[in-house]
Amino acid sequence: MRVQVGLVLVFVVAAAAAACRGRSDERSYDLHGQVLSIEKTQKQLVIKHDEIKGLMPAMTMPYTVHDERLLVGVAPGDLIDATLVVETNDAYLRTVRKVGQAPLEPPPPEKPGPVARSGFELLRPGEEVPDAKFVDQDGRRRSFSGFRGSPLVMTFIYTRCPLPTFCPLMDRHFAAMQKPLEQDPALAKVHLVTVSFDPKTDTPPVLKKHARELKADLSRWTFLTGDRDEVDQFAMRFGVSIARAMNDPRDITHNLRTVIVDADGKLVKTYTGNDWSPEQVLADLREGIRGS
Ligand SMILES: [Cu+2]
Repeated sequence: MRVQVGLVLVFVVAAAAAACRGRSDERSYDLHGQVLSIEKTQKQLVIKHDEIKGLMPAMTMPYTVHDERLLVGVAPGDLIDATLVVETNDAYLRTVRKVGQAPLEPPPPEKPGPVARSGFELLRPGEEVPDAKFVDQDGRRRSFSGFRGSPLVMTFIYTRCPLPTFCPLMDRHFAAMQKPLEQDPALAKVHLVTVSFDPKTDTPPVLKKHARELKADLSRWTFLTGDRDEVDQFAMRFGVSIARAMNDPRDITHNLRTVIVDADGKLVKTYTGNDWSPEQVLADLREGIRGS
């Protein structure tokens, strides 16, 4: 019972925080770029855009609109001027205006890297997660199999991710799970793992600083990075796709996957995108632990 009261309190506090934030923190930016693809049902378009002054370098990223009418008449290949609104916990395009058109660049040819050779296959629930080597926020060598014995909630991010609705949201969700995990004896062994797929920037000291900013309890939350190809290959098994621009490997386009892995190292569940909630993951963890 006490656990439930604690959880309710967390919700109330979170809701109050969301309510008083208001619009005062809203910033808007001019975005100019080319539409590469459109997902009408998800109100999303992938845009390869120029530098957004004061926010991020040129990169290719998915952007959301709240008003789907903005997508009417917009097609892949279109050059657009848009207004990007960034709030503390949200980011979306408020205006989209077609200003021209250009041929789409063909995608770069698949390079026969280690991923292709391994016959990459998506892990299914119940399957054992293959081992991989990492380094943690303290610079220690870690292997994935070293987490055996603890159920894991694991996600994939990079710390420079500029949009509050992507990687930073995963960080906030993990931070929000810390208290409930600590307070529920049934979840005492659950460990949080955040893997960065940008080892070039996210060195152990950067991850350590990031952890501090998130008020991460490092006894229950580990930040990992490692060899870029090994991290990519590991992440891909969960459906994470990471594309780096040829001319600038720091220009990263990625999707989001968060997973539960049981204490035996087997995949339990995968959450796609950014619309899962910490409460949902906690409920799934409880169910999994009760069921096992
Ligand atoms: Cu991101």
